Amino acid sequence: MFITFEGIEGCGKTTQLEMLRDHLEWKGKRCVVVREPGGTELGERIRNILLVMEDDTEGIEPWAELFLYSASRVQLVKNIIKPALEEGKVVLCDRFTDSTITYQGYGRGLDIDAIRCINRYSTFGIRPDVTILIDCPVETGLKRAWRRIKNSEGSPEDRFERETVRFHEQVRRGYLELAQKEPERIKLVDGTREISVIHREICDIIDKVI
Ligand code: T5A
Repeated sequence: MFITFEGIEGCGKTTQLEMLRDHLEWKGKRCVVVREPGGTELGERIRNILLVMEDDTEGIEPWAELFLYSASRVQLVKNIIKPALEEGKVVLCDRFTDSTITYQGYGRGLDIDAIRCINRYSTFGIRPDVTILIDCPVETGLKRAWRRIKNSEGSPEDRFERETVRFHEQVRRGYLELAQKEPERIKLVDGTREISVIHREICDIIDKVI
Protein backbone atom coordinates (compact mmCIF):
# COMPACT_ATOMS: atom_id res chain seq x y z
CA MET A 1 0.00 0.00 0.00
CA PHE A 2 1.28 3.41 -1.00
CA ILE A 3 0.09 6.36 1.12
CA THR A 4 1.07 9.96 0.42
CA PHE A 5 0.64 13.08 2.55
CA GLU A 6 0.00 16.42 0.91
CA GLY A 7 -0.85 20.00 1.78
CA ILE A 8 0.49 23.54 1.96
CA GLU A 9 3.49 24.57 4.09
CA GLY A 10 3.02 23.84 7.78
CA CYS A 11 -0.31 22.03 7.39
CA GLY A 12 1.01 19.28 9.69
CA LYS A 13 1.85 16.50 7.18
CA THR A 14 5.11 15.37 8.73
CA THR A 15 3.64 15.28 12.23
CA GLN A 16 0.67 13.20 11.07
CA LEU A 17 2.73 10.90 8.85
CA GLU A 18 4.96 9.94 11.77
CA MET A 19 1.96 9.33 14.03
CA LEU A 20 0.33 7.13 11.37
CA ARG A 21 3.58 5.17 10.97
CA ASP A 22 3.55 4.44 14.73
CA HIS A 23 -0.10 3.38 14.54
CA LEU A 24 0.51 1.04 11.59
CA GLU A 25 3.63 -0.48 13.14
CA TRP A 26 1.68 -1.08 16.35
CA LYS A 27 -0.78 -3.02 14.18
CA GLY A 28 2.09 -5.13 12.86
CA LYS A 29 2.56 -3.52 9.44
CA ARG A 30 6.06 -3.07 8.06
CA CYS A 31 6.42 0.59 7.05
CA VAL A 32 8.87 2.62 5.02
CA VAL A 33 8.85 6.40 5.45
CA VAL A 34 10.24 8.67 2.75
CA ARG A 35 10.03 12.32 1.80
CA GLU A 36 10.18 14.41 -1.34
CA PRO A 37 12.37 15.91 -2.45
CA GLY A 38 14.99 13.59 -0.95
CA GLY A 39 15.05 10.08 0.47
CA THR A 40 18.12 8.97 -1.53
CA GLU A 41 21.69 10.23 -1.67
CA LEU A 42 21.10 12.12 -4.91
CA GLY A 43 17.64 13.20 -3.78
CA GLU A 44 18.99 14.80 -0.60
CA ARG A 45 21.56 16.72 -2.64
CA ILE A 46 18.80 17.95 -4.93
CA ARG A 47 16.70 18.85 -1.87
CA ASN A 48 19.47 21.10 -0.67
CA ILE A 49 19.62 22.89 -4.02
CA LEU A 50 15.84 23.32 -4.12
CA LEU A 51 15.05 24.37 -0.56
CA VAL A 52 18.07 26.14 0.89
CA MET A 53 18.63 29.72 -0.27
CA GLU A 54 22.42 29.79 -0.60
CA ASP A 55 24.37 31.87 -3.16
CA ASP A 56 21.08 32.21 -4.92
CA THR A 57 21.59 35.33 -7.00
CA GLU A 58 20.46 33.59 -10.20
CA GLY A 59 17.32 31.90 -8.86
CA ILE A 60 15.90 28.62 -10.20
CA GLU A 61 13.83 28.76 -13.38
CA PRO A 62 10.40 27.08 -12.96
CA TRP A 63 11.14 24.40 -15.60
CA ALA A 64 14.53 23.72 -14.02
CA GLU A 65 12.76 23.41 -10.68
CA LEU A 66 10.27 20.93 -12.16
CA PHE A 67 13.02 18.74 -13.59
CA LEU A 68 14.99 18.79 -10.33
CA TYR A 69 11.93 17.57 -8.39
CA SER A 70 11.37 14.94 -11.06
CA ALA A 71 14.99 13.76 -10.96
CA SER A 72 14.76 13.32 -7.19
CA ARG A 73 11.51 11.35 -7.69
CA VAL A 74 13.02 8.97 -10.25
CA GLN A 75 15.75 7.96 -7.78
CA LEU A 76 13.30 7.58 -4.92
CA VAL A 77 10.73 5.51 -6.81
CA LYS A 78 13.29 3.24 -8.47
CA ASN A 79 15.55 2.65 -5.45
CA ILE A 80 13.20 2.78 -2.48
CA ILE A 81 9.45 2.98 -3.16
CA LYS A 82 9.10 0.31 -5.86
CA PRO A 83 11.23 -2.32 -4.04
CA ALA A 84 9.42 -1.66 -0.74
CA LEU A 85 5.99 -2.06 -2.35
CA GLU A 86 7.15 -5.27 -4.03
CA GLU A 87 8.17 -6.60 -0.59
CA GLY A 88 4.63 -5.92 0.66
CA LYS A 89 5.56 -3.00 2.90
CA VAL A 90 3.41 0.07 3.51
CA VAL A 91 5.14 3.12 2.02
CA LEU A 92 4.37 6.49 3.61
CA CYS A 93 5.60 9.38 1.50
CA ASP A 94 5.76 13.03 2.63
CA ARG A 95 4.66 14.76 -0.62
CA PHE A 96 4.57 13.20 -4.09
CA THR A 97 3.24 14.05 -7.57
CA ASP A 98 0.32 16.17 -6.32
CA SER A 99 2.89 18.61 -4.91
CA THR A 100 4.35 19.04 -8.40
CA ILE A 101 0.92 19.75 -9.89
CA THR A 102 0.03 22.27 -7.19
CA TYR A 103 3.40 24.01 -6.66
CA GLN A 104 4.86 23.98 -10.17
CA GLY A 105 1.46 23.96 -11.95
CA TYR A 106 -0.91 26.13 -9.88
CA GLY A 107 1.88 28.05 -8.08
CA ARG A 108 4.46 28.66 -10.81
CA GLY A 109 1.97 28.50 -13.69
CA LEU A 110 3.60 25.68 -15.69
CA ASP A 111 1.42 23.64 -18.04
CA ILE A 112 -0.42 21.04 -15.96
CA ASP A 113 -0.79 18.50 -18.78
CA ALA A 114 2.98 18.62 -19.32
CA ILE A 115 3.54 18.10 -15.59
CA ARG A 116 1.18 15.11 -15.55
CA CYS A 117 3.09 13.62 -18.47
CA ILE A 118 6.48 14.11 -16.74
CA ASN A 119 4.99 12.67 -13.54
CA ARG A 120 4.04 9.48 -15.38
CA TYR A 121 7.66 8.97 -16.45
CA SER A 122 9.24 9.96 -13.14
CA THR A 123 7.02 7.53 -11.17
CA PHE A 124 7.23 4.60 -13.60
CA GLY A 125 3.43 4.65 -13.44
CA ILE A 126 3.25 4.10 -9.66
CA ARG A 127 0.32 5.98 -8.10
CA PRO A 128 -0.68 6.43 -4.46
CA ASP A 129 -3.50 4.19 -3.21
CA VAL A 130 -4.54 6.88 -0.75
CA THR A 131 -3.52 10.51 -0.37
CA ILE A 132 -4.18 12.35 2.88
CA LEU A 133 -4.61 16.04 2.05
CA ILE A 134 -4.35 18.15 5.20
CA ASP A 135 -5.95 21.52 4.60
CA CYS A 136 -5.63 24.74 6.58
CA PRO A 137 -5.59 28.48 5.82
CA VAL A 138 -2.31 29.77 4.38
CA GLU A 139 -1.68 32.12 7.33
CA THR A 140 -2.03 29.25 9.83
CA GLY A 141 0.31 26.99 7.84
CA LEU A 142 2.97 29.66 7.26
CA LYS A 143 2.98 30.65 10.93
CA ARG A 144 3.60 27.02 11.93
CA ALA A 145 6.22 26.52 9.20
CA TRP A 146 8.22 29.59 10.27
CA ARG A 147 8.10 28.43 13.90
CA ARG A 148 9.48 25.05 12.80
CA ILE A 149 12.22 26.68 10.67
CA LYS A 150 13.31 28.97 13.55
CA ASN A 151 13.64 25.96 15.86
CA SER A 152 15.54 23.81 13.34
CA GLU A 153 19.31 23.37 13.13
CA GLY A 154 21.52 23.80 10.05
CA SER A 155 20.75 25.82 6.94
CA PRO A 156 17.08 26.79 6.91
CA GLU A 157 14.94 25.15 4.22
CA ASP A 158 12.84 28.24 3.58
CA ARG A 159 12.77 28.92 -0.16
CA PHE A 160 9.02 28.30 -0.43
CA GLU A 161 8.10 29.92 2.86
CA ARG A 162 9.52 33.14 1.35
CA GLU A 163 7.01 33.01 -1.51
CA THR A 164 4.05 35.41 -1.48
CA VAL A 165 0.78 34.61 0.26
CA ARG A 166 -0.81 34.70 -3.21
CA PHE A 167 1.49 31.89 -4.35
CA HIS A 168 0.47 29.75 -1.38
CA GLU A 169 -3.22 30.56 -1.97
CA GLN A 170 -2.86 29.26 -5.54
CA VAL A 171 -1.22 26.08 -4.25
CA ARG A 172 -4.03 25.57 -1.75
CA ARG A 173 -6.64 26.13 -4.47
CA GLY A 174 -4.85 23.52 -6.58
CA TYR A 175 -5.04 20.96 -3.80
CA LEU A 176 -8.73 21.57 -3.19
CA GLU A 177 -9.47 21.21 -6.91
CA LEU A 178 -7.51 17.94 -7.09
CA ALA A 179 -9.45 16.62 -4.08
CA GLN A 180 -12.73 17.45 -5.81
CA LYS A 181 -11.65 15.68 -8.97
CA GLU A 182 -10.34 12.53 -7.24
CA PRO A 183 -12.39 12.00 -4.06
CA GLU A 184 -11.77 8.24 -4.12
CA ARG A 185 -8.02 8.66 -3.70
CA ILE A 186 -7.60 12.06 -2.05
CA LYS A 187 -9.04 12.29 1.46
CA LEU A 188 -9.47 15.86 2.65
CA VAL A 189 -8.74 16.37 6.34
CA ASP A 190 -9.25 19.61 8.30
CA GLY A 191 -5.79 20.51 9.63
CA THR A 192 -6.89 23.38 11.90
CA ARG A 193 -7.90 21.02 14.72
CA GLU A 194 -5.84 19.49 17.52
CA ILE A 195 -3.06 17.12 16.44
CA SER A 196 -4.61 14.12 18.25
CA VAL A 197 -8.07 14.72 16.71
CA ILE A 198 -6.60 14.84 13.20
CA HIS A 199 -4.61 11.69 13.93
CA ARG A 200 -7.74 9.76 14.93
CA GLU A 201 -9.50 10.74 11.70
CA ILE A 202 -6.51 9.69 9.58
CA CYS A 203 -6.28 6.32 11.39
CA ASP A 204 -9.99 5.73 10.69
CA ILE A 205 -9.50 6.48 6.98
CA ILE A 206 -6.45 4.23 6.62
CA ASP A 207 -7.78 1.39 8.79
CA LYS A 208 -10.86 1.21 6.55
CA VAL A 209 -8.75 1.02 3.39
CA ILE A 210 -6.27 -1.52 4.78
N1 T5A B 1 7.69 20.91 -3.50
C1 T5A B 1 7.75 19.57 -3.21
C2 T5A B 1 7.45 21.35 -4.80
O1 T5A B 1 7.44 22.55 -5.07
N2 T5A B 1 7.24 20.41 -5.79
C3 T5A B 1 7.29 19.07 -5.54
O2 T5A B 1 7.11 18.26 -6.48
C4 T5A B 1 7.56 18.63 -4.21
C5 T5A B 1 7.63 17.17 -3.90
C6 T5A B 1 9.22 20.54 0.41
C7 T5A B 1 9.00 21.81 -0.38
O3 T5A B 1 9.11 21.49 -1.75
C8 T5A B 1 7.96 21.89 -2.44
C9 T5A B 1 6.89 22.01 -1.42
C10 T5A B 1 7.61 22.38 -0.15
O4 T5A B 1 7.71 23.77 -0.08
P1 T5A B 1 8.87 20.07 2.92
O5 T5A B 1 10.00 19.65 3.73
O6 T5A B 1 7.83 19.09 2.58
O7 T5A B 1 9.47 20.84 1.67
O8 T5A B 1 8.28 21.35 3.54
P2 T5A B 1 6.94 21.71 4.17
O9 T5A B 1 5.75 21.12 3.58
O10 T5A B 1 7.01 23.20 4.20
O11 T5A B 1 7.14 21.05 5.58
P3 T5A B 1 6.70 21.67 6.91
O12 T5A B 1 7.46 20.90 7.96
O13 T5A B 1 6.76 23.13 6.95
O14 T5A B 1 5.19 21.33 6.95
P4 T5A B 1 4.42 20.09 7.45
O15 T5A B 1 5.19 18.84 7.29
O16 T5A B 1 3.10 20.18 6.85
O17 T5A B 1 4.22 20.42 8.99
P5 T5A B 1 4.84 19.75 10.31
O18 T5A B 1 4.12 18.53 10.62
O19 T5A B 1 6.32 19.73 10.19
O20 T5A B 1 4.38 20.86 11.35
C11 T5A B 1 4.94 22.16 11.35
C12 T5A B 1 4.80 22.72 12.76
O21 T5A B 1 3.43 22.86 13.12
C13 T5A B 1 3.10 22.09 14.28
C14 T5A B 1 4.22 21.05 14.41
O22 T5A B 1 4.39 20.64 15.73
C15 T5A B 1 5.42 21.81 13.85
O23 T5A B 1 5.99 22.61 14.83
N3 T5A B 1 1.80 21.47 14.04
C16 T5A B 1 0.66 21.90 14.61
N4 T5A B 1 0.42 22.91 15.47
C17 T5A B 1 -0.88 23.09 15.85
N5 T5A B 1 -1.92 22.31 15.42
C18 T5A B 1 -1.72 21.29 14.56
N6 T5A B 1 -2.75 20.56 14.13
C19 T5A B 1 -0.37 21.06 14.10
N7 T5A B 1 0.19 20.16 13.27
C20 T5A B 1 1.51 20.43 13.22
